[in-house]
Amino acid sequence: MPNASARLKHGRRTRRRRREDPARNELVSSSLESAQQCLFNQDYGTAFVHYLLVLNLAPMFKDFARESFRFTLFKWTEELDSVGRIQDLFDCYEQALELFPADEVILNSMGEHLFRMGFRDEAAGHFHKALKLRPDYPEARENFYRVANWLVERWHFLMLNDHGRNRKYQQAIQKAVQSGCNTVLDIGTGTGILGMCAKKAGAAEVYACELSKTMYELACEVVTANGMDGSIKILHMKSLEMEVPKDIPHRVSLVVTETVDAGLFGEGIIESLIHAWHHLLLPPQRGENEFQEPSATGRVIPAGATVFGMALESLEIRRHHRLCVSEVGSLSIAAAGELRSPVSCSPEPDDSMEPYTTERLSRLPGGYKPLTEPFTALNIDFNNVQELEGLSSREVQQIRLPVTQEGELDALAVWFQLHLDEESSLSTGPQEDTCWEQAIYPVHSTNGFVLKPQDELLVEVSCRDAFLRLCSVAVLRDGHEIRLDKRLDLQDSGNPIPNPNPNTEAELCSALACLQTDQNPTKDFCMLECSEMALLNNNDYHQSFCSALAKLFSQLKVKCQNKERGSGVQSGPTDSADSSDLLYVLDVSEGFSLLSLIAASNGHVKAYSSVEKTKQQEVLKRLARSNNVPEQHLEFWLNHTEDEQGMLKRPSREKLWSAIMLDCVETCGLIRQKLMEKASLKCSITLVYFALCLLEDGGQIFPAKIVVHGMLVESDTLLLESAVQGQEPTLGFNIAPFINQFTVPVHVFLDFSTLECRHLSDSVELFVLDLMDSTANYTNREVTVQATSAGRLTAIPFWYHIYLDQEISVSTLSQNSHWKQAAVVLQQPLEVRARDRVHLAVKLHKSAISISAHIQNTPGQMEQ
Ligand code: 44T
Repeated sequence: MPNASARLKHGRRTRRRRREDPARNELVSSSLESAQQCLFNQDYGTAFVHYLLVLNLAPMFKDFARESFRFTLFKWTEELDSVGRIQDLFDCYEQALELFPADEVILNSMGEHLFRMGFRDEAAGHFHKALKLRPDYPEARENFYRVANWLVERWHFLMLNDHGRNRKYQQAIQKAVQSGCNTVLDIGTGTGILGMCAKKAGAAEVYACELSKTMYELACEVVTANGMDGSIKILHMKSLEMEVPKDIPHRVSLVVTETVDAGLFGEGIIESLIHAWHHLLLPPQRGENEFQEPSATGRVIPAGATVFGMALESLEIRRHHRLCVSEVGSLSIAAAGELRSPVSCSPEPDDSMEPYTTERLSRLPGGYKPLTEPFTALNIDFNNVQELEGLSSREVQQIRLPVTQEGELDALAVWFQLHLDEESSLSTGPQEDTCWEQAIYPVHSTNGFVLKPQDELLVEVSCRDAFLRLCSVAVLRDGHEIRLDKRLDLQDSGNPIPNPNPNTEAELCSALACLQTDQNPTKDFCMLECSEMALLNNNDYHQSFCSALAKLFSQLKVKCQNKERGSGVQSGPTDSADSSDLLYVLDVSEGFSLLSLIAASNGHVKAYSSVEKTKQQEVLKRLARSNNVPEQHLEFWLNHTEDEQGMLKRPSREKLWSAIMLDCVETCGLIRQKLMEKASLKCSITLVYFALCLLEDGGQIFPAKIVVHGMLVESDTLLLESAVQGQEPTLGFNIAPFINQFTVPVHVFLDFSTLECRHLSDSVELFVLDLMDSTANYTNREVTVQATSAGRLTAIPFWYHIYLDQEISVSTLSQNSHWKQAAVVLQQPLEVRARDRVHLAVKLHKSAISISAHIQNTPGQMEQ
């Protein structure tokens, strides 16, 4: 072993040299001492510099000093963060990683900073690296799961699992290449699949571009794994930035792309194709090029599309986009003014607005009722650049649709047929069994107007900012035109609410008059997220808070009176305005919440709201006024304090909070992050514990308890959304192992009520979070569930029963809930038989739930 002895000698030499350098040794030991002293004095910046010096001069101390170095780094960078010295912060991490390039804790922590600063791709890279270094590192795993959804959206799995779609694209590409289109560009390549199809079909040159860094890197890995790295050139860029000959040597004869979303144009296919026709594609096979070879002309797959629309009624859509109630809890909300969801095709486009949202109509809770037949909204030829360019300037098209069923107009739904070539097409329609959702254009202002079969609905179709826009503008009934697109402000105009279902001509005229006396159509409105709108419409939720708060307040008053009686103090009259009688309530819900106002409307309560947006604060103030809540009894907490820690501290110290309301469950179906974990790095306790410390004697946190429920199910749908399924290669390519690295075990935003699945057990209690007991140990729980029928256990959907107090609870699974559900998808499906006892290990780490399952066979069962 000649090399070993050489290494030994070399090692000995360097060691001897080090030991022989007394000045250096002196510097190292005094710096190490200073570092420790500074650390003790909490002078982290200086400690960090000393450690850097020590470890650079004497790397042998690395193992010894690793823990203290990490601690110093985290403390110092926290300080830098708090004063906004972001560049310095990242410099420190760079220096730390030079010393410890494979330290998963430092990598993970740097990832967290990057994520907070909005560098998601870079953050993900750090989490991924940390996880590769230590696969059982829970912090890095959770962080990675959190970013994986952003980096590789879940629909990639659905699309790759949609064999029909894959095959049709492959056949169309193969036909085009074999007919002579031998230079190909795949725009928005994703995993590289369409580019690889072109190569496999025999294309001489294949280029691909992808704007997402993660997807680009994934495509490179996949293409290499399939032995095509030399033959497909992948570019990390948006197609609009590509140039000939800088990025590709010459124009191509075929562009393949699937850069379409549920509303067809949302991924920018119109601009991409206009740009491609001008800069990247050979001239089209038309006019003087009609008899040219396919290799000398350009074409696009898909060749074009037909867009369909349909009007529908759906309570589920309605409650997410319009206010459907006039009372919330004990409050009248008539004075709220116009509240809107951010999904609107309004004539004044606004960056905060989306023209449509998406739903899979076949899975819409409560279903939907079609009010018209499907109609053709648009036909577009992707091989005609003039047509693409003319789209934005095209006149607004008006379509008259006969109403086929009676119902309230809640939305226009849109889907399309993608014509891959003359013979083959894909449909994203609601009846098809595909991976596609439909685009939903919600209707905001019908005020209960009911469409009837003899009516005609007037719909406008236009294309502005390269988005397809659909708007139902009027109803034609008995020769009258009733406008639907004007905003109403019935409070201000003083008009009565129009009869929602006018039958006689007189009623119709009065409805018309009401609808048309809108004096102020551009009056401003307050925007609420769809989930906030659904929450406002959820009367059960507010009623539960109303009752629980009233109960608490009366208990506290009795207690207070008893105390006063005991101490001989004369209690004042109950309606005294003395502020010392006031109970203090804090609502720390995120987003728009009426809970503070509900509390304040109890009288003798001063409530603090966490609503941040000025317009939303104005709505609350308006509602306070109209519900006779004194102005000084409603305050906006975040107007007073900037820092997160101060959030729960009361302004006047002598009194403690009587109630603190936390919204513990996020709309997506997960426990709110930070609820059970440290409120911030500086603070070593949980938000709940913090809140508990601030309660007065007898005061309460709402909710007091959360019970997590779950169920064993067999659901192929969930599997299709979580990973590329099956052992078979996708179209003959090896893709699954690469994209499946981005599989996450917890699915969010589920509708359990419409999820296609087989129930394999009854619902079972998985976990209890007692928020009033800060000492409870939440980490692990073992639960045994008996299977009620045989099947393949693939997932465990879960939801919450939120107990405001002992008796009053709300369920996140209820029909009018603004919450969705989540599910743990098992890594390996488990075959279960009826009556098998399935053993679940449920873990709650920070706020994240994980579940593993195995079958616990009793000896008796084994014999069966
Ligand atoms: N999702 C549909 C939309 N790109 C598909 O970065 C259907 C949603 C969907 N790259 C449920 C089900 C479904 N130049 O990776 C993306 C994107 C990239 C570009 C370079 C460009 N000009 C673009 C434009 C987009 O293309 C990839 C595919 S976009 C497909 C969108 C399954 N929820």
